[in-house]
Amino acid sequence: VPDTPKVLILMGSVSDVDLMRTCWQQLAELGIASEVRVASAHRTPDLVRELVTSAPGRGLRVIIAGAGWAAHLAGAVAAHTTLPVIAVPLATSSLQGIDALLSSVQMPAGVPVATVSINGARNAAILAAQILALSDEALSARLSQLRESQAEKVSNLKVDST
Ligand code: RP5
Repeated sequence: VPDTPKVLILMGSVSDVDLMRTCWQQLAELGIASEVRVASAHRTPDLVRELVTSAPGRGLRVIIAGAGWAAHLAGAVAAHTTLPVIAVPLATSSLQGIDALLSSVQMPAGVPVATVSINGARNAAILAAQILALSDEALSARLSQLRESQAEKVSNLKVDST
């Protein structure tokens, strides 16, 4: 029986898939199942609301929203839920993601969105895992291992300075 997805990953367009792939890949490496859907704040607002309002009943605990241009997806998601929402601003427009970054990060007080870096899909996954790890000791241990393996990669790095 596959694990129930704990993280809902939304993207504004199928054209966002390549930039978001590391998100579900990183979650899978940490042993977290995710549900990946395309839903747009502007083009399919009713679908966004439906996916988000039904999320807790389906066992989902954290929502990640990746979008480019005037990226309202994460804010629109956050409007419908008290689950933690993480935004990934995507560099898909001529403004290279600065537009999406500001649209995502500048939420007015009362409806927070945690925003990672432009194209920061992997960090969104790790942050979601850290939230889930608050009530999952085994996951917390896997996150510590991830940090250790990252540190080893840095300290074992050989620089050819000749
Ligand atoms: C945003 O604008 C999406 O997140 C995507 O980055 C872009 C639209 O992409 P297309 O569907 O026009 O390729 O809504």
